[in-house]
Amino acid sequence: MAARTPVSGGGLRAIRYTVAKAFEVGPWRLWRRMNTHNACKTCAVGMGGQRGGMVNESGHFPEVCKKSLQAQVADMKGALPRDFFKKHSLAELQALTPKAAEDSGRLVYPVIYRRGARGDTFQYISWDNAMEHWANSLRATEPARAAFYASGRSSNEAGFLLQSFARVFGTNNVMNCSYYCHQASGVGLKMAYGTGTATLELDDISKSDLVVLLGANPASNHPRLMTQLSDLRRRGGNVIVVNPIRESGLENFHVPSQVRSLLFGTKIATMYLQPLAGGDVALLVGVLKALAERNRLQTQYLQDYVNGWQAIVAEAQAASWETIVAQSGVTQNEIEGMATMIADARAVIFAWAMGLTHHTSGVQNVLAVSNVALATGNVGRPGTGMLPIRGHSNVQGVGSVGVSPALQDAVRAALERLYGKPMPTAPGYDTHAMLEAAEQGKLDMLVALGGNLWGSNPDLTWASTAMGQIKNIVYLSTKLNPGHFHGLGAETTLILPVLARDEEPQATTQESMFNFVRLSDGGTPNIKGQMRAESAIICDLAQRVLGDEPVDWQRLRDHNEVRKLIAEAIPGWRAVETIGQTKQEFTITGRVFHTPKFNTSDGKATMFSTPLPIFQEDALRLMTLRSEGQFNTVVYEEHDLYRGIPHRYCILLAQADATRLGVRAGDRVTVRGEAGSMANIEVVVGRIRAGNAAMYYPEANALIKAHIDPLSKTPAFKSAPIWIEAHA
Ligand SMILES: Nc1nc2c(c(=O)[nH]1)N[C@H]1C(S)=C(S)[C@@H](COP(=O)(O)OP(=O)(O)OC[C@H]3O[C@@H](n4cnc5c(=O)[nH]c(N)nc54)[C@H](O)[C@@H]3O)O[C@H]1N2
Ligand SMILES: Nc1nc2c(c(=O)[nH]1)N[C@H]1C(S)=C(S)[C@@H](COP(=O)(O)OP(=O)(O)OC[C@H]3O[C@@H](n4cnc5c(=O)[nH]c(N)nc54)[C@H](O)[C@@H]3O)O[C@H]1N2
Ligand SMILES: [Mo]
Repeated sequence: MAARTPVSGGGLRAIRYTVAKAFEVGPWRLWRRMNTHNACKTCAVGMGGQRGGMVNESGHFPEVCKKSLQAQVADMKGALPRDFFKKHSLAELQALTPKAAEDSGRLVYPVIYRRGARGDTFQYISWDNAMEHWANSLRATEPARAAFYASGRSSNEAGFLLQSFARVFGTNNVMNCSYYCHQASGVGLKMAYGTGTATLELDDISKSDLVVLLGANPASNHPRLMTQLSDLRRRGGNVIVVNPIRESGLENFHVPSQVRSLLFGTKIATMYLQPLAGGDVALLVGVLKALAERNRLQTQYLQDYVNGWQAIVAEAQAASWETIVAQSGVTQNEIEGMATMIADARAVIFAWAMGLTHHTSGVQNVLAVSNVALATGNVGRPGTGMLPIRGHSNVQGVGSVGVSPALQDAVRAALERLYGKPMPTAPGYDTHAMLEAAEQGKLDMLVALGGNLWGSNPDLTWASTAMGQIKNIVYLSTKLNPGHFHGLGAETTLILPVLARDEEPQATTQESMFNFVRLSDGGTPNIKGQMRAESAIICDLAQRVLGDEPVDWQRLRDHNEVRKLIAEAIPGWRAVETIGQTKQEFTITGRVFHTPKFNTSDGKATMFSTPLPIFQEDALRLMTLRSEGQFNTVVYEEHDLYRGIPHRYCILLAQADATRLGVRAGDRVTVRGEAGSMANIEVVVGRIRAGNAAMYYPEANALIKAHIDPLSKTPAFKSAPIWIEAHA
């Protein structure tokens, strides 16, 4: 079918949806839950905590979004039936769609799958037996053959305990989902500024007069950021959107908490450029060239605060417009228009998400953005800066507290002091390297604190095979997802049910993408069951494996004790020590730059050369995306409201490509990728730049092989070569 007339984002539909959701679990119960002092569970814009559930970092109320409701309602709905696994064979479980797995209910009891055992499905296991089995298998595992993965929903306390335990146990094989997400941002920012996170805080957005939004769809994925963009437009500021797809929610958005905007909508994009996927480096080199040609570089700023700028500017000047236009897919005129709007603005913020990081040129993309920001003096001043729009609600925190294979020297030294023992020195695996090691039979134990590692991977067949070589896999999860049934260990797979953050008996902390640390009060379980706190499970494991060595792990069940260690070990986190008592939420020190003095040895930022990436010519470039109705691999709704796409087994093509390929809207085709094919995919013709195609993640992971960014190790989920094979 043709894409239905796209609707603008937000608005009454969102509100209608909210009301319908509320009745699934009872409006009063939901309202009370949404108002507790807990950080929002969905994206990392950050909300809630001590100011109350619907208040943002600047104290604005009410901040509501469909996503937080979806996530909250999902945790409050029924429990997984007692006889669920008795009724379903493994084959049946493997056939569940992501939505069916999610809808089957909250995990409320531990289960184990033993390969080759009778019954061929998961069986109930008591907590004590589950923990004993886990501890025994870990004791029999060489440290280098164990790996620990964390998604970004867990608390800082659980994350810190997990990585501490892993390192005391003897391995640096500690990683989080950011290797499939914003790692390129961390690496690029660190190279340019010496710190790997946003250079600004939330309030800076209200001081800017231009936001450049590249490769991000906040209308669906960070709805609360839309309030900021809408406010910016109402103040007379501008938004430049750079995106191969015309996202209707970025053209016009109805902010639910602003009456006028709710009714009439707010125009968001002032300028909308549609490059080729992966064309951003070329586009940004073009912007730099146009700035130089027009004498709009901030040369004084560059001289005072930036290293290496002359060579980079010279390179941009030497690039030909012909190449820039061909590689970016954007006209010279549009590129010059973008450069002028940036140069004319008083204070510019550059924000981006997966459209920039999910490429083999992920780090180059971030550096190319940074070059333009520095060339125009837009970092290190109020209202300006670099803003990676983070994914999971605590992915930044989990990384900050050390759930990553490489530790800063200071953190390593602090851990050695705190635990009185040398930390392992052998380099740990990043996420993809860990799966490669698994494939080669180098791992015996994988612990996954949340997430869906299997479904997040490129090439799902490969992911099943690789994970199938690991002897024992242990998942700590709130809900079922297909990863539990496909990412099975060679011998055993344990699934342990955990409490969500608003159910935890103790307070926990989370870090937003603006470097702000929140305190969540916790609460009581939404449903009856045997779920346990993540931190308690890790301490129990540590105690069983290591006894009282080198610390009393039982004492660390107390989050105040864990926070004392975080305060000692993690730079900028001193204030976390007493947050349990003072409830004083805080901005991490040393991260936000309101003067152009950066975290580098000479205090200066650096510009880097960004070579243009090379793409396969005969293929369409596939971007794998999120729909309006999903959170990562968790699918809440089959249709995609804002893009007007009816279901998840569709491919979005430009009219020009459809014509060239001889297919029409509504046709069913087979899509072939480097890892596999998907048949019976419906063609949708819509507002996407010719040469590109879009399909939904995680389903489309069946198609794509991992081309890895050499600098950040991130798979190219947004520029995978595909071919339309035949009519199904
Ligand atoms: N509701 C909801 N919220 C979420 C999530 C969710 O799944 N659902 N996931 C969370 C997580 S973990 C993350 S990381 C974020 C993800 O947030 P986003 O990065 O916004 O999510 P994606 O759907 O991956 O889409 C990226 C956007 O980039 C564009 N794009 C793709 N390739 C390119 C390119 O080469 N260049 C440019 N300029 N643009 C490109 C796409 O058209 C799309 O609009 O959202 C977080 N928030
Ligand atoms: N093709 C393609 N692949 C991609 C992407 C893409 O755009 N395209 N995006 C990538 C990105 S940006 C990311 S971040 C990864 C996502 O990678 P992950 O973070 O690994 O995956 P999620 O789907 O977010 O994990 C969802 C599961 O987390 C569990 N969970 C939820 N809340 C909690 C909690 O509070 N505690 C615990 N212990 N468990 C919980 C539930 O069991 C739920 O099913 O996928 C990556 N993969
Ligand atoms: Mo992400």
